Amino acid sequence: MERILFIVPPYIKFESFVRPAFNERVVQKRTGNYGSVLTEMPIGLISLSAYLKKNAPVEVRLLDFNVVLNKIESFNYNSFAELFFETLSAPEWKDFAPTMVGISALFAPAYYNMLDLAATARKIFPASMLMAGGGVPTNMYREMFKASDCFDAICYGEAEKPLLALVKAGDKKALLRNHLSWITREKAENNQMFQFDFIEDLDEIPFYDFSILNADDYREHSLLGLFPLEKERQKKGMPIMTSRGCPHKCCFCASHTVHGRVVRFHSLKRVREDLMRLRDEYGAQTAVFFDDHLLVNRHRAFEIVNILNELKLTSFFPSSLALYALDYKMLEALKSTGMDNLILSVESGSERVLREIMHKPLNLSIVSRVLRDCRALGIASDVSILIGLPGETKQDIEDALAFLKTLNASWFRISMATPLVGSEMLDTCLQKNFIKGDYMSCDFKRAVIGTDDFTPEYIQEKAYTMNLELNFALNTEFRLGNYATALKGFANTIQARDDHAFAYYFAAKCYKMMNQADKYDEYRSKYNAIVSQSAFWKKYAEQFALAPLV
Ligand code: B12
Repeated sequence: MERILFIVPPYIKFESFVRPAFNERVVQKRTGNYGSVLTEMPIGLISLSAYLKKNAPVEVRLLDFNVVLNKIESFNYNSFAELFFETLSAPEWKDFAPTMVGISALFAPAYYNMLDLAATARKIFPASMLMAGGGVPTNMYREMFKASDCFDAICYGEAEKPLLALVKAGDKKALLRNHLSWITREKAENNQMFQFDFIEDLDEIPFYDFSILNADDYREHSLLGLFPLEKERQKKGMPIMTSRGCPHKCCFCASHTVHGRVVRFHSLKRVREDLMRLRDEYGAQTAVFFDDHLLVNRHRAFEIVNILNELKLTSFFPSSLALYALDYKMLEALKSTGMDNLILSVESGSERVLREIMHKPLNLSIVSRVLRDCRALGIASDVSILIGLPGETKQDIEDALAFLKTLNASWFRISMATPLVGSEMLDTCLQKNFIKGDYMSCDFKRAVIGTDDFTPEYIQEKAYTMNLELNFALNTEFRLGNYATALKGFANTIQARDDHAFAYYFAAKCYKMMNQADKYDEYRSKYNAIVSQSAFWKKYAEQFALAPLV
């Protein structure tokens, strides 16, 4: 019987973990402040485990270093490699003696961590077969084989079928040689082409194998924590993915390189059964949908809402929902599940950038309409924006900003365009020599694209000042006199960075408007203390001409 150890590397670079940048969330440990590591359950691995166990006698274990990093109370390592070695040398893993080790990497910042992990696993488990899979290996196998001689095989795209074939194969080397979804060094060097081996009917995959993880390990630092949602609800979220694939061709996205562009589904019957199990066996109150495009089939989406209502589950959509499909009726239906906070991937406030550069099926009149409808229905809106794409000009960014100021969004998340491996945007940047940093492990926090129109430094700074302007200086809830709601956003910021002068300043102003003199004094003092000590915040206070709080 095969014993498989799945490992998830840290989704943060060592540098960013030990020395978080000014715009990063931090967590406190006994040994100091560290970059915050998001933990979401690795759906790919619990899906693989469920599928393998259904079809072959296997034992599966999971080691997720994002969980390990969050649990560690003191961090006394000079590199992640040291942490990997110490962890994997523990009896828990040595005694398990995996016959197969599989590293999963979905996010670019994990690239070098994955290489270090492979070297460690090779040392500790010299006889086991070492594999990697996920979006990063699918797109970077050439670089990986150049940088490391540890990998026996890399999976191209989804792995349920390829991995089962490998587990079952008597002659594994022959299987790797002949299977079109398995990449080996020899095949890569011969420039062989690889193919997806998808499951068409997703119902063939059983209910995810949550038994290989501890759901509580994922709750405290889950994505839900990034939003000002009720604490109780954050604890009770469980993930579900009812479809795979997305037909759209947005230039910045790489999802199609793993899941393809044809959408495949679970039946509604299965969706209902899974939701019921998440509720009854795992205490879920919120179904967290990770589909790339849940609304691709409108009728099915309404049916899912009916199921949620029948099971008394609310919902959350971290991957956003396509705005063009969010008409009033759909928003109303979603709201009926108790869903009151929507992430909206608007991506740009410039019509030209949306159409000519991003190839995103969206226009600004839809954006304005969805935002108006959300407000009318009492749904908080969290608008994601990207700036700094190849071909975008400084004028486009100003046009976008002017448009964004017309939206009554609850919050804006301004990100720097990151050339993800597998995205069209990376190809454009490479062709035009626009990459000014290490794209292989870019961490979404530092700009790496520089063009004839802008430098990465310009984009980095612009993203930050747009954030200060839209979320603080012009905060929608404050402008509309919804001071208690505005305060939730500022409190959420302070939770992520307790030295955020703007959050204290505007929170103080809210308290003043709410006639809470003590709180006003408290927040005003904090603001004054930060600005008097920090050149960083003093600069921004001057730039935004923040009047002294009296
Ligand atoms: C869910 C999700 C998240 C979750 C977290 C997921 C997690 N477990 O940590 C949340 C919402 C928090 C998130 C956040 C972000 N995400 Co995201 N996310 C996704 C999403 C929508 C689904 C991933 C998933 O679960 N897929 C379903 C499972 C079944 O597929 P899978 O994980 O790929 O696994 C299959 C195969 O890859 C393979 N496989 C996987 N592991 C292994 C291991 C072995 C050994 C083998 C053999 C095979 C194998 O087999 C699996 C089963 O078929 C993908 C898009 C997509 N559809 O893939 C983007 C995606 C991964 N995210 C992306 C990005 C950019 C982000 C953000 C930066 C967005 C932002 N601006 O904030 C952040 C960064 C978070 C971070 N950790 O730093 C990019 C990453 C690209 C990249 N190269 O880095 C993607 C690809 C989307 C895109 N735009 O292109 N994300």
